[in-house]
Formats: sequence, C-alpha cells, structure tokens
Amino acid sequence: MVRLKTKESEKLFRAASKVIPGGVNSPVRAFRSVGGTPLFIAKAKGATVTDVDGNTFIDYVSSWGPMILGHAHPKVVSAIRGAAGRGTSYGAPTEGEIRLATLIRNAFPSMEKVRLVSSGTEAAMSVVRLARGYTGRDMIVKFEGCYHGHADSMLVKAGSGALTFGQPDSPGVPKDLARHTLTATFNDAGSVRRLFQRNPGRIAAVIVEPVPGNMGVVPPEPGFLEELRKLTRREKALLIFDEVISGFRVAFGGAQELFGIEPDLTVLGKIIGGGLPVGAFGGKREVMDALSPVGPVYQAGTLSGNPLAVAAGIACLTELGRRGTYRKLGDKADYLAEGLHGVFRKSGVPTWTNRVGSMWTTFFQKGPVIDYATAKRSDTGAYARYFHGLLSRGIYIAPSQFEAGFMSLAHTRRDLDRTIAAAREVLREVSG
Ligand code: KE4
Repeated sequence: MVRLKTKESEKLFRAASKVIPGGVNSPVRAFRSVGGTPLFIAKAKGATVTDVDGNTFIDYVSSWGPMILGHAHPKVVSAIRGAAGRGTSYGAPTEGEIRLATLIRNAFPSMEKVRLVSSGTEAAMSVVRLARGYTGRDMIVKFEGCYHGHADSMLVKAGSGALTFGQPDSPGVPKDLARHTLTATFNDAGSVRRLFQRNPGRIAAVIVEPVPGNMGVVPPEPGFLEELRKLTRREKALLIFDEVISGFRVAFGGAQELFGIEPDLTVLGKIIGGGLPVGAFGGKREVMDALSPVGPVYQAGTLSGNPLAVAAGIACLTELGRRGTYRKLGDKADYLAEGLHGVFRKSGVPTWTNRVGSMWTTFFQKGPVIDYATAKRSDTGAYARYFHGLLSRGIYIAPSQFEAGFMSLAHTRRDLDRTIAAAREVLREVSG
C-alpha cells in the first residue's frame, strides 16, 4: 500500500477546522464518507491538481464538473485577467452578460430568456419561486436522490408515505414549508402520476436532474423524461430540468439536446462559469417575464452577472463550441470506460458502472443501479478503499460513492492508461 505524504494537508486541516465548520466550505470536500484527511490543493493545471504536500493527481473530480476544459485553461485565465483590469464588479448591466446569455440561449433554445445568478443553488431556488409565482400553485415534485442545491424547499425527503407531504431533510427547514415538496422515484413515471392524482391542480412544477449525478450517475430509462413532459403538460405544471451538471457536459445543449425533450425551465451552473461563480436559469419568455423588474416574482443578486465570472464563462463556452469538442471528450471517456471495464471484470469485484458521455459512476455492487434505492445498496466501504488506493497512486476521484467522475479535454491517453493501471493494482488489493 503506497502511503501519501499528507503532513501539510493535515496541518492546514487542523487550522481550518478551528475557523471553518468541518474545515471546509462545502461538506463533500471533508472526505467524511471515505475517511482520511481532505487534501488541500495548492494549484492545478490541465488534467492535474497538486496538493500542499507536493502530491500531483490526475483529477476526475474536476471541481464537481466545471473544469471540462481542464484547469487554468489559457483562454479562460486570460479572459479573467483582462476583465479584472477593468474592475471586478459594477452592480450595473454589462455587454458581457448579453453575450453569455446569448451563448446559453443559442445552445439551449428552450431558454428564450436567461437570468444570471451566482450559484446553482441560487438558480434552482429562484426557478422554484418563479414556477410557484407563475402558476399560482405551491407544490413542487422532486426525485429521491436528485440534488438541486441547498435552498429550503429542496432539502426535503419523502413524507411518511411517499404520497404524503414532504418532511424536512435538514434541521432548519420549516415543516410547513417542507409539506409543499413531494418526492417521487427517478425512472418511475407512475410515482409522479400518483402525486398528480393525489394533488390535482396544486403542483407548480416537477424539477428533475435529467441525468442525475448526485446519487451517482443514473441514466434516464427510455421514455421516462418523455413521460414527465407529457404528464406536466397535461397537468399544466412546469417541467424544470436541473442541468447544473449535465448542461454543456453530456452535450453542448445538455440533456435536453441529447434526449430531444424541451423543458419549460432550465437550471444551469458549474461549466457556464468556467470555474468562477455563475448560475443561470431560463425558459419560455412568458414565464421568465414574470420575474422582477418586468413581473411580480422577486429575485435579485449583488454579484449576478459578475464581469469576471461572465468573462470566464464566455471563454469556456466559446472553447466548448468549437467543432469536434464533444467527440473528443466522448472518445476519451470511451477509452477510459473500456479500460476500466476490463479491469473490473477480471478483478471479480462486484461493480456496476453508469455513464452518460463524459460523466460516470462506478458503484461497488453488482447492480443494476436505476434509482436512489438501488444506488444505496453500494458497498461504500469498498468504494472508500478504492478511492484511497487510487489516491495513493496519484489518481483523484470523487471522495464519495454517490457523486460523478468527469473527463476533461485536457486528459491525455497517458493519463488514462495510468488510471487504468492504477485501478488494476488497487482492485488486486481490494479483492485480496
Ligand atoms: P451549487 O450551489 O453547488 O453551485 O449548485 C447546486 C447544485 C444544483 N443542481 C445540481 C444538479 C447540482 O449537482 C448542484 C451541486 N452539485 C454538488 C456536487 N454534486 C456540488 C459540490 C458541493 O456541494 O460541494
């Protein structure tokens, strides 16, 4: 077992824990589900990150999705540098916001109008308020295992009976707010139908990750998304695609391009900021114009459309829009998937891999994994051993079984071969 030098990370983790809850500014970074000390990153370039102990890793966390071009891409860095020299924030409209909104709309034609914000959470929170304000209905349907950021209405789990009202999934979420969020089962359109039958005329919207990444990657089964589109249309509820992960990831136009489904509203984040804080939501003009200052639904933000973040986003999406990008990305992901498939099969360790384009999850179980309940059957202990085995060999994957791995355009064939070789060694260890 190769042991990593982590003295500096351990020192910083102790210091961080004195001044930041859990020593991190986002819980999944704390390595709680895999154990050990979170690595403090000093720098990153292309497909690699380097920690404060000087360990360099081939990176498949990709900052949880945004770094699709690779880290410190020269075009993105120079766009940020240029913008910074012209001031960092004005609190006034800029031409760049028109360019970014137009780039997004050209890739996502269903987003006839776009509002820029500063995170995926802010975008999802705002889109839910907009859906409620536009329809005059209070209830929202989400899916078990899907995550839409940490706004109160999204931190809700299924009520005692799945058909009853939601219950808070975190302290601090008021019960009488949670009751307006209903929970359905991903890939089970019947569970949504039953919620509509039970709550006629009261559901404002169904919000779904069209390609979930937050229970691990779980592809939509054929017909599932189409059924959601039919159901919401028939019930005059809005269909919201949360494409914070899948947007510009599974295709330039996201899952709605890949599967040919047009939602009423879309949530974006991650990639559209090129690694800087940008979220966005958008959809049909008549719905979006219900937003302040045109309409009565309030939403605002001091740093919305921030010039640096917008410059990074424009540079990133412009690069992604070049011909052949997604074929290149797909070829890299295919190559890695084929190599790892052979390694897992030969190892005898039960694994099930779900993949959509350049995002994937290997579940440590025999599968299939089609929803949250099946994902939760995974052996998280085996995953943790796999995680640390790879980490000690210079491969950085998500520190949680229930997240996604991401390919970037910066990963080379050599990186992928190194990853396959490391996985082969680790699985020999894990399978004893
Ligand atoms: P942010 O507020 O983290 O920018 O976006 C929230 C969000 C919304 N919708 C989806 C589908 C998401 O995946 C996310 C955030 N994703 C997590 C990881 N799966 C971010 C990582 C973290 O929480 O640190």
